[in-house]
Amino acid sequence: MALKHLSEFKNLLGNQHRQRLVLAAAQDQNALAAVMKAAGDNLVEPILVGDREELLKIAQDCSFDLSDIRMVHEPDIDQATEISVKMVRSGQADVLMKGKVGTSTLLRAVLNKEWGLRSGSLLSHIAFFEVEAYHKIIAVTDVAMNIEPNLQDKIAIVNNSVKCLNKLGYELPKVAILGAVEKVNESMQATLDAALLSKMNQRGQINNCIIDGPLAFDNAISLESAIHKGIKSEIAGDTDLLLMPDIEVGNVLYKSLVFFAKAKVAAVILGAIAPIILTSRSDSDEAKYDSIMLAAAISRKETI
Ligand code: COD
Repeated sequence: MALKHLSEFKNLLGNQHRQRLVLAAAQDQNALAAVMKAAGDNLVEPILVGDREELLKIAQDCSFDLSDIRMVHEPDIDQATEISVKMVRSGQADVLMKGKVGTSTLLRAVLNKEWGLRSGSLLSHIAFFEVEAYHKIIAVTDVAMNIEPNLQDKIAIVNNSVKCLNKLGYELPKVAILGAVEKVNESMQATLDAALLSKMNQRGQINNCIIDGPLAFDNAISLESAIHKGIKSEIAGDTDLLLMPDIEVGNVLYKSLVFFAKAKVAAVILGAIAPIILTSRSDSDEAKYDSIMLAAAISRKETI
């Protein structure tokens, strides 16, 4: 099973209880708009932690009805972030979302050793793209959290992502480990890591997915390109997940897909005790809403 549209995340929610979503430093108009839409659709139960005066002003300007919404007044952004993280940790909320707080500040709070959301595994980011040029949704990791992952990190990133895809209904997601070329080149670390990850998959050390690599981007997403280059691969042209060599490559691909290819995107941080939504100011309202649906769809009481 593979998803074709990001809007399908919503269908996966079924009849499950509304997930409780805490918006950290909630006085962010765009994030709040997405949360209020999800609440209006009866899909999440929001908790807004932030500056009450600013929240009420935004609500008035945008005609949001906050009368039934739980609010915790905390004007200080760092404090509001800490309170929000602690709410997830103590089980009062199921999903954490970034409001008017910087990405690094939120991630550092999440990684706090005393009251953060660590689960013991590496945290990683996964983004799902719906792009006209591809026949189904394609997931990309890690474009926003792990800067220069080593082999051990990449194993954890693949495992986090596969677990997420399995929860979304993918039984055996096809995972391409990207490099600049599809042959192992001892001067290119990404190709060495890719070959090892593929072998680990064949030997049953990384499970519930089919891994191939190294693959260059074109061979991963186009069967024609793979055939042209004489590459035999079970996944060429039908990849579900792309593992990036590092954050720079990943981030540039993310922005290229969104700005040049007009892709729709939804994203979440995995590996913590709850999903974390990290959308940025430049993300569309739709991207924020779809990210909320994604987080709610994979949110269960166990580690994400
Ligand atoms: N998962 C679990 N633990 C982690 C992770 C992770 N991905 N990263 C760091 N840790 C732990 C470390 O083991 C250590 O115990 C502690 O956190 C601090 O580690 P540092 O010193 O390496 O981390 P920081 O605090 O300097 O930075 C962590 C960030 C996540 C903030 C950093 O990796 C970062 O800035 N990432 C990129 C975020 C970003 O700017 N994205 C931009 C695109 S939107």
